[in-house]
Amino acid sequence: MRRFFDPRQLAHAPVRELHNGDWVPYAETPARAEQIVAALGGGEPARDFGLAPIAAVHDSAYLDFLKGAWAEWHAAGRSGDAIGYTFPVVRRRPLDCSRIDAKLGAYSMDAATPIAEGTWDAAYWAAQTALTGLDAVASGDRHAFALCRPPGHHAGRDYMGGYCYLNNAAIAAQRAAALGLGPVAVLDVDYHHGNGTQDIYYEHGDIFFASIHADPRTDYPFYWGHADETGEGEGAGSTLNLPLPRGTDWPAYRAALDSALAAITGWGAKLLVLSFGADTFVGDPISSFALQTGDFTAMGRAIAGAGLPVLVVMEGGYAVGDLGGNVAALVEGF
Ligand code: OKP
Ligand code: ZN
Repeated sequence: MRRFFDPRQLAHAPVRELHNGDWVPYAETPARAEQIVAALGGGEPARDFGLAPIAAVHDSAYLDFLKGAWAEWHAAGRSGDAIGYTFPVVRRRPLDCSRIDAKLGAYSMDAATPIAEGTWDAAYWAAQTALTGLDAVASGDRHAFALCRPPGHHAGRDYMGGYCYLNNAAIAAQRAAALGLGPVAVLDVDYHHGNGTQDIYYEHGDIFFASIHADPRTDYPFYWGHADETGEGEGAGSTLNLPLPRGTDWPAYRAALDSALAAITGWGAKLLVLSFGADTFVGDPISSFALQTGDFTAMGRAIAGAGLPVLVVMEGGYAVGDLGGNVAALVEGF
């Protein structure tokens, strides 16, 4: 299958993140993408579809904030990466706050998502990479792989979080639906629940969201991804969460994957966007599942076996030395 990667995504390089009470080196590094592109033997660059398909998913005030946040932070006399410290968990509403710290808190769900100098450009080209991959599928390719970075599945309509700024998978899914390629399903197999994608489509009956992830009672993002979240309003029944315990290995994972694929085909999907994270790998430094490299080939084969056109969008995976091999194994399965 064709692979897409745009080197402008490498411009995003935050220095550190808050992890269990300490500042540690940022885990979502440019080296991740470099390892994957090396293992895949290159990638075609993104085409530019402009802001419209991004604005079809994200709030315009949020996009303005993202574009300008790093410059505002520096204009306020700060150095390094921009990061918030006060979060409006109670009665969040649009307020016209001018101070950069207020905006950083209002538009983020955690303190794990700093804005660096190159963040906007990289996130923009990650979204364009997903759209370019979708264009290949729309033009008749059965499967396409979009090497997106920074990842996207924790980002909602108007917030960033979990190393994510623009929701690449949601942007591609929205575009696919607009092109009449639906009904569209998003299947999220990253170790972490894709709360942003779920939130964006929670009340939409036309896009199905299924996620297999670590039980949020023990793992980030904690507050979403529980099995009783199934959608609301017109989206009632179009969200499926399959949380699994820490230590899950391939046989147990495979059973959940089969149920998710059966739900997706049973719902009538005609196109699948796969949010793929390789952080289910046994050696991942921030995750606790037990998949082996060869299991990703079985995963790719099982997903291809559902018989739908598939756009694969890269999400997480932090065992950098094994990451290229794990992604290549998935691609091999397709
Ligand atoms: C992004 B993706 C502790 C801080 C919170 C955020 C994890 C984001 C995962 N290091 N960690 O789903 O792979
Ligand atoms: Zn993850």
